[in-house]
Amino acid sequence: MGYRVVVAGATGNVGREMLNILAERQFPVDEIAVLASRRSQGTEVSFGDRTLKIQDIEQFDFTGWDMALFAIGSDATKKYAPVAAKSGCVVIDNSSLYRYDPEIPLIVPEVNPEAITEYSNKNIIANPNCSTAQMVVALKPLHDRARIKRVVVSTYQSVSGSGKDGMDELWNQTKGMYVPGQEVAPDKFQKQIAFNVIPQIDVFMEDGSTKEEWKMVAETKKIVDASIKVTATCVRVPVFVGHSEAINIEFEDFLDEDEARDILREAPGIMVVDKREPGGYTTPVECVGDFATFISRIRQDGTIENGLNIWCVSDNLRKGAALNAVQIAELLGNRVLKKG
Ligand code: 11C
Repeated sequence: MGYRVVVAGATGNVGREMLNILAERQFPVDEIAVLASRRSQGTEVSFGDRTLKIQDIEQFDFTGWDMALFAIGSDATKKYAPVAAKSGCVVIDNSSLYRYDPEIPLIVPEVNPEAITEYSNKNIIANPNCSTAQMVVALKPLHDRARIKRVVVSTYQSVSGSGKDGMDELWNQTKGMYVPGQEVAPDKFQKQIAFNVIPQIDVFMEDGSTKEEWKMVAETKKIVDASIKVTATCVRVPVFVGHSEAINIEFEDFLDEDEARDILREAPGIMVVDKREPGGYTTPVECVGDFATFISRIRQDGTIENGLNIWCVSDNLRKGAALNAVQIAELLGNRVLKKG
């Protein structure tokens, strides 16, 4: 026996990846419903070798469905997640709406799977921000060995993090650079993204940081350990898919770079590619479509007492969103609902 599964936001970047990954990982699905707003009615999406018709989320009755993977943004989530949860359908939500609610678990299965039991507080589980998810997968095994005091992270985030419109803007703006009269002005992004980098993701906070930077701090504390200090600079780069991060870590105890490499090699969800030769590291185009978080450039930072630098790359639509949501669904199935 399998599960009755709903994917809400099934026409978007993340929703489509959720369907692909449910099929790829052979999640035990008895029945599946794909939802979106009324304007997507008539649209069809693929699930394995099947084609599914989009249903109107407004009209959908969640009663009798086991779990719903939501990728519909905070405003729509606010409206529909409580409806689904009250009907007994467990919501796994990719938006930021519930992440910081102390009653709602925020889960990366490789890091804090034990938090799954808190799902029953509100029948809702939150999925983290993409840049946080890949970073905490790398931090957790190192923290368990040498206790992390402080993290300084700089991100290089692809445009798919901002949705299909962001991808279209990079594509059209890049083409437009070569065709007189077809230049494309910034719209989704604050400045030109083609052949440029933009040190702003999401809105500014009062202290001068951006919301994306704030999320990395708050979410790392909630998922890994509240005692870890994090400071982040988040930057949008002209890459379609795959977020990269340069992470500097300060530990309480000394951790040798070779031991760190061995620990990361053994850690769940991680692939170490770290040859000290030209090209002996992973770049975002190489991680697209993969499940792993790739770690390279592991090296001691001799400027502080117990310091380490790593380079961390992952498919932001997968580990950063859809894959993590499906892993949460697997955890919920295996540890709690136990039907599959
Ligand atoms: C980006 N990290 O790259 C964002 C996208 O809180 O789930 C995901 C926003 C979120 O633009």
